[in-house]
Amino acid sequence: MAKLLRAAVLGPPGSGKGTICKRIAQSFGLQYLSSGHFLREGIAANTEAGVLAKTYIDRGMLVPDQVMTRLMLPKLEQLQNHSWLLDGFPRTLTQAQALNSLYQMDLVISLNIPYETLKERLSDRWVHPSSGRVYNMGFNPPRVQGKDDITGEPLIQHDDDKPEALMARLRHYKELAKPVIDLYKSQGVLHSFSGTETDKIWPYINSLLSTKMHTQPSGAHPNQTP
Ligand code: G5P
Ligand code: MG
Repeated sequence: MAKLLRAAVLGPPGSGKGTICKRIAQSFGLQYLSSGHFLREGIAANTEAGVLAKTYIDRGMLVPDQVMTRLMLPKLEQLQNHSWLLDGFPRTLTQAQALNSLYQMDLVISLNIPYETLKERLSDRWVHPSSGRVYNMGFNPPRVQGKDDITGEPLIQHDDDKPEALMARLRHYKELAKPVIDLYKSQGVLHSFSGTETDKIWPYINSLLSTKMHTQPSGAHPNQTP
């Protein structure tokens, strides 16, 4: 059986994790799991974890580690025979250690995007709540203004993209990400990319993934596109 790839994309709010993960998932057939999307799903469904998570997200704070590991790790358990890609998890050293105790990561991508760029992007971001599809009025606008391309349903702005919550999210990110980045650096799986445009970073990530997928010991992953 082909060796499975365990990958994650780390980066501050608005750094393009979701955009890059969707491209990787489409090009290389990895299962893509976004912590933010699962949280919003829980909030929309009014689950116990969702109601709790909302109180943190609305204040621009991270959801407690225990809630996150309980949300994410069972989902990975269901994907034992798949290559997967995590977006937004792990976010803290505690989460990274919990993940590490179950899986050896093969590839961790860290996105370094200047703060001004992040601010501009997030203030212009709209999402389709039930699917998590993300639009940006300049970078990838919807075909019809204010409507989701697939369903035609209305787009909304997240509460946590509003300025006060955004500042808090960026501050928290930096201090909590450092030990996570150091952990993956020490394991020799970290690859960092810097820039202001996803389209310019993407070819490098695409080529890294191509190399990784082709150098997996037993050949290509079955879902990989040529
Ligand atoms: P999320 O949902 O994981 P964040 O805060 O990590 O949210 P976010 O906002 O989802 O990050 P992203 O995925 O890194 O950003 O970026 P994106 O959505 O792809 O791109 C951002 C915008 O820029 C989009 O509009 C996109 O179209 C546009 N864009 C991309 N590239 C370019 C470009 O080159 N140029 C231009 N002009 N635009 C571009 O988490 C939400 C909350 O949930 C909690 C936290 O409270 C978090 O704040 N949470 C957790 N808490 C604890 N632990 C965890 N593991 C948690 N995970 C989530
Ligand atoms: Mg995202």
